Amino acid sequence: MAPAVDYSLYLVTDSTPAILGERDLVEVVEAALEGGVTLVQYRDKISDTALLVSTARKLHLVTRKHNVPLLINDRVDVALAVECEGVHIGQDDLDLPSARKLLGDNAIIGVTVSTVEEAQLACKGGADYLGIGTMFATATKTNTKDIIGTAGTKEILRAIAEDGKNVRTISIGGINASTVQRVLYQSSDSKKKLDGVAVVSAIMAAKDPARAAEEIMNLIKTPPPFAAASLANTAKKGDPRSLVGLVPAIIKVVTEKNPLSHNMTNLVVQNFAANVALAVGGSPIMSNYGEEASDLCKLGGSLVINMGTVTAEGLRNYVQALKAYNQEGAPVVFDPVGAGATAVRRLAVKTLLAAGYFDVIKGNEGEIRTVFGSVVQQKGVDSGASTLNDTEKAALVRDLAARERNVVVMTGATDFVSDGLRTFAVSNGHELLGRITGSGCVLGTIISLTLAVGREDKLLAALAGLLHYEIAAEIAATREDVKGPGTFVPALIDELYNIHESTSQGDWKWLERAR
Ligand code: 3NM
Ligand code: MG
Repeated sequence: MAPAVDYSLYLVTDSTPAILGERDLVEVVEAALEGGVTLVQYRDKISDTALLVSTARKLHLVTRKHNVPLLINDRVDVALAVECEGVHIGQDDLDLPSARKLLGDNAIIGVTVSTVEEAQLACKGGADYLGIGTMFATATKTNTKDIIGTAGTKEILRAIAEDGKNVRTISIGGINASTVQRVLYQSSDSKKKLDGVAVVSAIMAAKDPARAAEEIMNLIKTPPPFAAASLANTAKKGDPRSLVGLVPAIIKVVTEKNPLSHNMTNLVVQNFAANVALAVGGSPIMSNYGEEASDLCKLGGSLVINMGTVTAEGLRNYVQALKAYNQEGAPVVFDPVGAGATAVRRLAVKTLLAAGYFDVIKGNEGEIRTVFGSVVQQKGVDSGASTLNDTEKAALVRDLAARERNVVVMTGATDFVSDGLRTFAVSNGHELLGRITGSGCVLGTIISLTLAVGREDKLLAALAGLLHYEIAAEIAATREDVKGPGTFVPALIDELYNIHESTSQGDWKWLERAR
């Protein structure tokens, strides 16, 4: 039996000038230990064996002082020579059974895995832990096999939940203070969670490795801002009716708080979206300049990223803004407009999903299918049927929400909304919404406002925005003065306004139309 090990913050060393610079490896590791790393791997792909052994000995002295295990990357012989606690082996290194035979049952042996098959094999072979990666593209190791992200990591965790019950798991690749909370939150499956993260450059290359380690450790111990609320709601599966009953309260708070809706949106709908935000009691700002987000994210509102007219520069701006809102703990809505239409857009979806957390993803069937399939190759509902039936749509929305641990809204004749646990179908709305431009986009703006005031239950916030919008559309479309798409637009804005006004005065008869 290997000794109990704390995997929460695993330091992997790097002796290359790009990361270590002129500093002394042992001193940097000692600082990181003072900052709270719980496990150290000596990883050195260049030094000769004699130097490896002497450096490992020095490292072992400092890790022992901190009561932290020392593992050696790849080199079982070095681990044996210095009598440290174990090794980490990659897929191209010595095989697991041989390493175990050489090191014995008490050694800690970890294995790098990128696929379900590799993970299952390592579990069967008796690995103590799996280093699952690569999480994000990283300059530290460019010859990695696969960038698997949080979705791929979760797939592995799910697959080994049964036969890998006792194996510990960590994630590696591009993990730093700005990504660590999301990595832990989005990767973990309900049946199997990550035990920790492995970090190279964010600690080894830091000016102050002790502080860097301490900061990451504090983030590991704290749930991310977008999680605290939704965690409280995971238990209550709720029936739709009781949730609809809470909708007026959300709409009233939008009126009272007049929250900011920061739209990074396409050229076509800027004016329409701003008018709609005003009509429902919000305060719109249309700003596509990422640099402004660091100020705007502090104003208590939320961000909409609508990639309807994406450009290379636009994408960089979205990423900058997304990171700013995530860091501030303010909500973000993603509208992946035309997600599957071009290679550029498919890449934009991938880039954005890797760059940060979205509280809500809203799109039509094609867009949601693209978002679902963009990260890992999917089986099942996304197998290529030209359109999905309602059962398949509900399952897709639920699976995407569960994978991203957020809320997904799929619009269509029937809309589907899910947080991965609770999935609702809404059949309000009107055919005229399909005859005007930006009708989907402005829904994203409305949801950003309900989300800004109702993030404790993102599903409720999304539902409130959706019902407000689609019932207003129904009322507008059936007005006598509406003759077609042209007259529909101003009537829609009026009815959005009327619902917001009457609800704030305690009259929510309109909600009886909810279906
Ligand atoms: N192994 P940083 S990624 C050593 O995917 C290593 O197996 C990886 O460095 C894998 O924390 C990686 O600086 C480097 O991104 C991680
Ligand atoms: Mg290796």
